[in-house]
Amino acid sequence: MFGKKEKAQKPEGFIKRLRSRINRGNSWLSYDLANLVPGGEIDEDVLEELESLLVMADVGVDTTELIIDDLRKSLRRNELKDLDALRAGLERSLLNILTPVEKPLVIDKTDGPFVILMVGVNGAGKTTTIGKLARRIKDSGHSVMLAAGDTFRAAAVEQLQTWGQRNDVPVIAQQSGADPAAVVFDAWQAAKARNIDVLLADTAGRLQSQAGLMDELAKIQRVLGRHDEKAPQEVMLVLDSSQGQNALVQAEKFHERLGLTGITVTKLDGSAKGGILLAVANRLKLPVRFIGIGEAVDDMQIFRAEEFVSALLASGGKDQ
Ligand SMILES: Nc1nc2c(ncn2[C@@H]2O[C@H](COP(=O)(O)OP(=O)(O)O)[C@@H](O)[C@H]2O)c(=O)[nH]1
Ligand SMILES: [Mg+2]
Repeated sequence: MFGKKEKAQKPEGFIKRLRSRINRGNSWLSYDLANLVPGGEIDEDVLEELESLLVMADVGVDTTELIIDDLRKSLRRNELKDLDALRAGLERSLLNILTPVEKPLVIDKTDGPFVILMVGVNGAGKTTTIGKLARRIKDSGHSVMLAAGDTFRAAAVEQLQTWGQRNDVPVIAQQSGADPAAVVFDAWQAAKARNIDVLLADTAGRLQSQAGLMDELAKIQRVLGRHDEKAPQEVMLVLDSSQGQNALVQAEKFHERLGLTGITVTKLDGSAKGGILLAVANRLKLPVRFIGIGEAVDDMQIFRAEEFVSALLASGGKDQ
């Protein structure tokens, strides 16, 4: 999607930041891995300890079992002779889960605005991700418009407008309390009239009830779909990785009701250990589009399985 410009942004810098931020404090996986195997020998006890480490890192029970079963088979085949072999086995297993969900967003602007509807709970990072995405999409040569579909809080509209000004992209908004579906549709019409390539629609994350929120989001989809059957082309769930297993539950609920087409995982720079990505990838098998590692506009990158796994397994100092 972001062709040449993407390369110009020097992803190596991002990988470095990802490694240091995801491992803030200690490089949990490598550090702990080495600690698990003081004598260098891998046995069933080591795998059991690794199992609890993965569960504590938000990987979730069933996904952890999948990984450990894989390693157990290798152990039985006598393939896990030392720490390096364990690390390599783990890397393979993580890649088996994450590579299939490495599916970057492709923007097709052939007919009508390409609509990206952002959904997710309050505070997940929807509005911030829209700001980061707007810059990215603009830099790649597409025109962008924002729709202030979070009409629940007045501050939400202002926050989106600030991102709009910062990136010099138009924002379509109405007063707070307005019908979000009407705001998004209004923006869609404006985008169509002005030949805008991409419309990024913000939404609320909290209403009086979860059911109310889902109904509201479904209505936005329905209203858009009535005018362009392909819209919204992307229903992107924004997930806060520091929410742990709760994020997995959220993802399932949103997917069940709305039919998600992609996920962006934020706040991998915080206390999160990143395991939630494995849990979500394994359970939902939905494309992971971007990962966020901070609040700044360039603290977001296309999700790449190998980069991510190498960041998880980076040993303190080495590789960095
Ligand atoms: N550290 C960190 N903070 C983030 C990231 N993404 C968003 N935030 C912050 O999380 C808070 C909530 O984000 P916001 O976009 O308003 O969430 P929304 O309610 O889903 O729209 C804000 O303070 C953001 O700056 C991230 O990747 N890392
Ligand atoms: Mg918001």
